[in-house]
Amino acid sequence: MYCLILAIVCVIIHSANGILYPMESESRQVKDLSGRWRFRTDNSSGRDTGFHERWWERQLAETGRVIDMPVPASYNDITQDKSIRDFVGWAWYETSFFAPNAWDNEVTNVWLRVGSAHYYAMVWLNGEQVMEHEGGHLPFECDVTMSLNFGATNRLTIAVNNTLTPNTLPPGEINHYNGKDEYPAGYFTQEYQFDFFNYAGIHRPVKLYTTPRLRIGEIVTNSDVTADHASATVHYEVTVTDSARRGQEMASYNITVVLEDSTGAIINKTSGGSGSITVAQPMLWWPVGMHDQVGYLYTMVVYAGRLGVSAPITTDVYRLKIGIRTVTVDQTLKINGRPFYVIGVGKHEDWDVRGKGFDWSMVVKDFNLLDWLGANAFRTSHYPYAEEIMQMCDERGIVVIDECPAVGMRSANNFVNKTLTHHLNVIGELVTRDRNHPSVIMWSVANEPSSQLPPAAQYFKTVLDRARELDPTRPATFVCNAGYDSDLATPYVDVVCVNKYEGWYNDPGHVEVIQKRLSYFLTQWHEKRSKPVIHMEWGAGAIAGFHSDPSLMYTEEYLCDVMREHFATFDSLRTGSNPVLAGEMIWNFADFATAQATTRAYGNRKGIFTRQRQPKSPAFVIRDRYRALRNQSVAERQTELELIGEHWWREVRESWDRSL
Ligand code: BDP
Repeated sequence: MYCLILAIVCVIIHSANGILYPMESESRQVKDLSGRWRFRTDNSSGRDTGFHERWWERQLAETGRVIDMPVPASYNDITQDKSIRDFVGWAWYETSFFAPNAWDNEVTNVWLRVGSAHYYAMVWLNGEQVMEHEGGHLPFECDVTMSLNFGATNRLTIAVNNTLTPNTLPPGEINHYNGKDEYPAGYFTQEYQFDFFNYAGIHRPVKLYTTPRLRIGEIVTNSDVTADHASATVHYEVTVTDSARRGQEMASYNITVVLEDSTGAIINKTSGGSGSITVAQPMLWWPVGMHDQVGYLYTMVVYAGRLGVSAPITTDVYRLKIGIRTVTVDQTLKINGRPFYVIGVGKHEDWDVRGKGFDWSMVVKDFNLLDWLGANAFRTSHYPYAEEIMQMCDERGIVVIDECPAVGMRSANNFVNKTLTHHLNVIGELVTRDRNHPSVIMWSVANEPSSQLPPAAQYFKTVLDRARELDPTRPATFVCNAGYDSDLATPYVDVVCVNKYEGWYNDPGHVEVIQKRLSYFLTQWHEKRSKPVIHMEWGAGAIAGFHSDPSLMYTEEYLCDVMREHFATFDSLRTGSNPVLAGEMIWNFADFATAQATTRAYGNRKGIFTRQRQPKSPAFVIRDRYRALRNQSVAERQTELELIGEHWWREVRESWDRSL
């Protein structure tokens, strides 16, 4: 019988808190182990033969038949084998790499870092277990200096288990059919209450990187900006660790922090493990539509070296891109003190063939489509996205609502201490990974939990407080679909974020009631909580190529009609001195894979783009609106600038017009 092996394999879970993205510098080298790995699933009934036979101790090919598997990628859609597509349990990966002799010296440490592996991962290097991690969407790493064969090949084995239980995030359940004679012996299924396919595998790059023994472990930054934007203060804190001295007193070291502008010119510098740098006339970080220069980034160069040792190799150097901006919430959401209206999309990391596997072509294509739409934001629904995506958001001025993988928490057995402990861990990993990104303006700790259940109130108060404790500079929320009269957890959010499908799940086929119902619904939320409201998910299924006039559900025209009704309501609620609405996000950017169900025709078809990223006709309707709103906010800024006698905006205006 299939059983969860997670419970019996017990090694300390390495927390990923605060690990920096692996960047090259004069003191750091990065070696990407992406490519073609060897792979097999453990098809034994308990999925545990790999552990009994200790597959990590020899070549995976000696344990049975292995196949090629790309890393990063989900393994599900790579082969023609249905049993791999729907596999549940332990899947084994292996690769070999060379560790150069040059890394074998007194001053260098080598780190192994997995960008993400879904869901539970165990890692062995040359037969020795070096890591174990729970959670499918965040990086984990460890120091492997002592486990490497320098000047020789090394064998890296990673086992991943995609099993979801009531206490994983997202949660799920294994259903056994024992004693039901109409099912095959030992038959079981993985069930879950969220609406995307539970893709599995090594989803993000696996990297080795070197650092000096005394290294920069963590950098935390944030900034204050004066009301007139004439001056800013960048605060920082640097943590240094010294692996050469584990368990002993740290060597004395010094830290120097230099702030450079985007051309590399030095703005200011200081020293010490924490402090502030003042920037006169700062170039603020602005999102799309709010300024001529969006996504302006400074570079914080951090040097950490042992005192009295001047050889360059012993000084660790890390360059962190930062943006200077503030986020505040009063009656509305503000960036740098100005109201910011979200025009965005809900997304997924979901692509043909590679599933949730990171792929630069797909990522850059998606950013180009966001620009084509004129969108200024997205939510990382429903889990943390790759760090490279966050970096691109910083550069392109795309605002991010950064979400935890807590989706599908529908029953009371999800709101228990075991889940809460894991949830707090995940928030820790997420916030410490992403808090230096200027694009991230809000944390979302969950999507559509059953927040009307009594235990949800204290549960979400605890996780929201934890997010704000780790990062007091950003608002925190969860995305609610409980009723405004039954939800118990939104009193603890800073911005009310709600999902509602008028014309689809509510009054299906009846676009004529959308305006009245939507307006009532959003206004109720606003009155009830007196906080800004973002309509985080709305939309309708539209199968590309399905047409009808008058429009009928599932046609492209129907989604266009649903959109027009929503837009009329949004416009009436987003303006005025106390606007109800702070933003709108259509669900979804593109069609995406889901579990097979009678309500899903080859996945979820609410995308405005197909899964292959071609626009359906509703994409043009959204584009007209988002571009018009973007240009309107640029025009408002121009008027402001004209009043103070600045005319450079004409050029900006021309460039926006050209891009139309
Ligand atoms: C919402 C969920 C989202 C689903 C969407 C839908 O938040 O994950 O994909 O419904 O049904 O409730 O399309």
